Amino acid sequence: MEILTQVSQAFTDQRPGTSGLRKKVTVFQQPHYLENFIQSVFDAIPDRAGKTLVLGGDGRYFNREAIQVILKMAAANQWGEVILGRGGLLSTPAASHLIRHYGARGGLILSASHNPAGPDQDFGIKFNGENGGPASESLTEEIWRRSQEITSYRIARFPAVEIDREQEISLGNMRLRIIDPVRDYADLMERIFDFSALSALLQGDFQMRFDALHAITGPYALEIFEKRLGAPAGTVQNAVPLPDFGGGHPDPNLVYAKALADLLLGPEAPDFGAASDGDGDRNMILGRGIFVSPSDSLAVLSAHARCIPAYKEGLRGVARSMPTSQAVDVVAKSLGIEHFETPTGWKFFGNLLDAGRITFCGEESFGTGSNHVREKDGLWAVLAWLSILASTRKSVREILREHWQHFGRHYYTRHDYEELPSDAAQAMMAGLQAQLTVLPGQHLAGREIRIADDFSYTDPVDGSQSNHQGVRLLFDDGARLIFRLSGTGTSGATLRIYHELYERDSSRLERDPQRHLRELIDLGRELSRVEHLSGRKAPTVIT
Ligand code: VG1
Ligand code: CO
Repeated sequence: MEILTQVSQAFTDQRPGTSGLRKKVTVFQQPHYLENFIQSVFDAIPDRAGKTLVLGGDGRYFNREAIQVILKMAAANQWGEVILGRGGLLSTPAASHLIRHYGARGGLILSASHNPAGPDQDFGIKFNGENGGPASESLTEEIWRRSQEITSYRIARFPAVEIDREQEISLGNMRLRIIDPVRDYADLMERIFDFSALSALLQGDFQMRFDALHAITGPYALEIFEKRLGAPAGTVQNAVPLPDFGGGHPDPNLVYAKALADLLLGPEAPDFGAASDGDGDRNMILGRGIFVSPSDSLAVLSAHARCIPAYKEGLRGVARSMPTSQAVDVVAKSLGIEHFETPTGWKFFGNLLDAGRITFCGEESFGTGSNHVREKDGLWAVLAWLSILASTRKSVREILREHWQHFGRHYYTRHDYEELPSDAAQAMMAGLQAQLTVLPGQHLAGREIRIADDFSYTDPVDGSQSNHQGVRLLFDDGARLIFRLSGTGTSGATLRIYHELYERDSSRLERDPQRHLRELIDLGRELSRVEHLSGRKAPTVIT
């Protein structure tokens, strides 16, 4: 096999963000761009020789081309074996599982997650380590450093590999195993959940819709819900992954999964609805006439964990990202287990999961998961909700009502201002930071600010420190107002403002969050000066 050392020059924009490197497809298509980044990842894994690499993506535009390049580079960079999902497909949670299941050194997941796909849209690459989880901050910084020093990359020459059938072949000294992308993952779900109880639910009067939004979860959901659990045909909608995700935005929220939301909140609603994102790690849960806020979802799952066979002994602890509501903390206190608050991004849960300190974790951005893999897992969350519904025989609405009555309700909403000019967004954050010293003690939005800071995190397992993770205003009554900039976008900047208010009065538990949080929403707009600095009168997405 011929191996070529290709001279190249560094690109200055290859620093990974919240979840890998995300850029426009046209950026990745520049000569040497993809190759430089892959070589930088490989260089950051010096012990890779002879080891196994898992490879796959969410099927978006450029997935297949990137796979061919990565196979040639893996063969030229001493990997012993690549395990590839047939068709180049793997959901993010399935990739995480395969890394762990086959004892791989790591995996490359090709996805820009919930960002739209197509020739003019986004592509992305994430490296996950041997625990199956996203690379730590120190590793992503090392990859970035290498990408800035790169002068050449190594690539083998061989004709395009046929990736659409399961087979094992040799590419020089490297073995390529092309496997069914769904089977191992579906088997894992069958070990975690009680499939006979779930079959009984889904084959009875219970009606469910799952919207795969033309992205990666389609084949997984068909196998699990319709084939293994026997749900009626048509339960899974938009099940075929398309390179442009059907032109949609594969983000499971009330704006981008509108058809599903309209169905569940309309007159003909089934009992249960769910959707996932481009790469299958997020989930949106809806009951008949009711939307479950992701923060509440984590709290409800934690409170009911024992009805799922894999967690019948109870949870070790739980964790949430900082902007996620404190609903799960209240559950943890009542269960007498540890709870942690990490920065945004799944990579911060890895050490806690590996150390056995937590069993469940989640984020307000529709991410929920457990120690079964090291990624958030959309279908896992759907199966967990179905397990609760099967075991309690209650509706989603009843479950939420009872939860709020028992633990109180954390009213919550996130307002996103997408595609702001970067300098305006920077000015908003700088303006907020400049106010941190004067805000404590002030009475605003009808309550007193106790703490105003820029969130820092010290990992309780390895002591590593992460700073500047978002501006927080903590009020004396437990309310919070949080501001941060997204680290996953590819054009301009996105400001996220998170609002939270704790309500224990049992007569005030079923209000409209947008109304109930009005004062905090107005304060967030005022303090960030978003309208003044960008001219935007309203957010683009409200969750
Ligand atoms: C967003 C979410 C964050 C999530 C990340 C990756 O990041 O807020 O909670 O972990 O996306 O999710 P940001 O920096 O844009 O706020 V995914 O489904 O894109 O892998
Ligand atoms: Co995702």
